[in-house]
Amino acid sequence: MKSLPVLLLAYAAFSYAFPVDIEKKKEEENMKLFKEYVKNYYSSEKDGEPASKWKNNRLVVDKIKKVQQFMGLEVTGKLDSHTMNLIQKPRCGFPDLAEFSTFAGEPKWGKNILTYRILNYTPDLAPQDVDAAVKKAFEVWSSVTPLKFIRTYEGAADIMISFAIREHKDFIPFDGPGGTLAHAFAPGSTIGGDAHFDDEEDWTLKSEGINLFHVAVHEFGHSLGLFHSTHPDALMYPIYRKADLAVFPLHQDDINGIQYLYGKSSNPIENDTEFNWPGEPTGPKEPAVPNACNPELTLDAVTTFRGEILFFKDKYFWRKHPAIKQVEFNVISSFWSQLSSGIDAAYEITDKDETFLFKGNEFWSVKGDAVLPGYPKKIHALGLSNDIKKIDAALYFANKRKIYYFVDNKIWSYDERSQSMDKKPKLIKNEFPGINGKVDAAFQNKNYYYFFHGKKQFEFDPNAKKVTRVLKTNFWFSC
Ligand code: TQI
Ligand code: CA
Ligand code: ZN
Ligand code: ZN
Repeated sequence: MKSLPVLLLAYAAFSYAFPVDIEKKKEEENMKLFKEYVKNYYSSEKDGEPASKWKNNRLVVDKIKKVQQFMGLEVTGKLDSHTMNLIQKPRCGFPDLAEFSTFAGEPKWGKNILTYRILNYTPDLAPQDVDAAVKKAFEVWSSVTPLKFIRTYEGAADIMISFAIREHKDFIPFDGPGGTLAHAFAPGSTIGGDAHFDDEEDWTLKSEGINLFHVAVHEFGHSLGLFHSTHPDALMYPIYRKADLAVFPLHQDDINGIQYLYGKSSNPIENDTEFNWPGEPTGPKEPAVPNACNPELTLDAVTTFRGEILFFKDKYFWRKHPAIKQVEFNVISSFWSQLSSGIDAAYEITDKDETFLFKGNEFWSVKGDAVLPGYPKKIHALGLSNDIKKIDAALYFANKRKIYYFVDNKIWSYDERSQSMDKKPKLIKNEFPGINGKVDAAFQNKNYYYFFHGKKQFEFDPNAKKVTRVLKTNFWFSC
C-alpha cells in the first residue's frame, strides 16, 4: 500500500504518452470494470439498474464518488488509478499474515473524540434499546483504544446512524430481508463514517434474528477504518455468526486492527472478562453526556465568546452562533487543554477579546483557544471574602465597566477601571427584581440579561428593571 504514490506517477506518465484513441479505449475498459464491480458488490436488484440510467453521466460520476467515499478513497468522481486498483484487486492487498485489514490508503479519523447521532429508529425495538445497543457498540471500540464517542442530537455528527430500506440516497440500495444487513462508510467527511441498517431485517437484542449490537460493532469497525478480516473468529470477518451473548465481542485480531489505527487504550479491559451486553446492568459511570434537548437540562456557566454564546455543562460545552440554528457540541479540554470540567462561571470582556472561566477558587483568562500565561489565579485575589469557595455566575457590564460576581443570593461588583472590588456585596433581588435566590449562570444578549436557575432562565430588561420572559434553560438550542 506504501507504493501507491509511485503507481500513480507511473500511471500519469503512461497515460500522457498514449495516443488519444488508446486512452479512450482504456477509459471505456475501466468503465466496464467499474460497472461490473458495482453490479457485484453494490447493486441489490437482480440485474442491476437499468442500463439507461448508466448513460446519465452525472449519475455515473455520483456513483463513482459514492464508491470512493465508501472505500475511503479520495473522492474524485473519476476512475483514477487508486479506484481502478481497488476494483481489480481481490480486495485490499494486505499480505495473508496480517489478518485484519484497513481500507486502501488507511483512512482514519484524525481525532480521538468522535460524535455520533441516531437519526431514526427501527420498529422492531424500543428506542431506548436501540440507544443502548449503539452506545454499547461504541464502548466496545473505545474500551481498547483512546477513542471516545459522544452522542449528539442535532446537526452533523461524525457518525450518522440510520435505519433505511432499499434505495436510500447513497447509491448503495438495501436488498430487502436477508442478504446485506447494514453498511458503513470509511472515515471521511460528509457521509464518511455513517452507518446504515437495513430496516427490512428482523433486528433483535438476542441470539435469534439479527443482533443489532453485533452488527453495529461490525459496522462501526468499518466507520473507524477497519476492513474485513480473514480470521474466521474475528468480528470483522464478513460472515454472520450467531452472537455469543456472554463474551466480549472482539477477537484479538479485531483489537490488533483497531490499535494499529488508533493505538492502545489508556485503561485496557481484559478481553476475557465478562462483558455486559446491552440490556444488562452496567457499573458506576461518570455523568451521562448531556442532551441539549432534554427539558430537564441545567447549566454550569454561560458566556458570550467572540460573537457566539458558550454554554458549559460538566466536561462539555455547546457553541451557538446567533445567526446559525445549529449548535456545536465540544469537550472543554479539547479546546482548552488546561481546563476539564465543572466550570462555575464565565464572562467575556468583549473589547479586549478576553474571556474568564471560573472553577472552584481559581480562574483562567482565555483568548480564542489559548489560555493566557499567569493563570490560574485565585478568586480571593479579586477581593472576594475568604470564606467564598466558588462563585455561581459572572456578568460583565461594558457600559459601567463592572463585573458582577454572583455568590449565593449576593452580588459582588468589581470595578474594571480601578481593578478593585466594591466594598459591600448587594442582594441579587434588589439589583435585579424578580431574580430570587441563586443564579447558576448569566450572560448578556442584545439589550437583555439572561439568568439561569435550574431548568429555567429569566430574561431581564435592565431599562424596565423587570423580568420580561421566563424561558426553559435549553431555549437557545432550538430543539
Ligand atoms: N454488510 C456488509 C458489511 O458491513 C457491507 C459490505 C460489504 C461492506 N462489503 C463491504 C462494508 C466492504 C464495508 C466494506 O460487511 S453485511 C456482517 C457479518 C454484514 C455482515 O450486511 O453483509 C455483519 C453486516 F460480519 F456478520 F457477516 C454486519 Cl456483522
Ligand atoms: Ca437486507
Ligand atoms: Zn446506505
Ligand atoms: Zn463488513
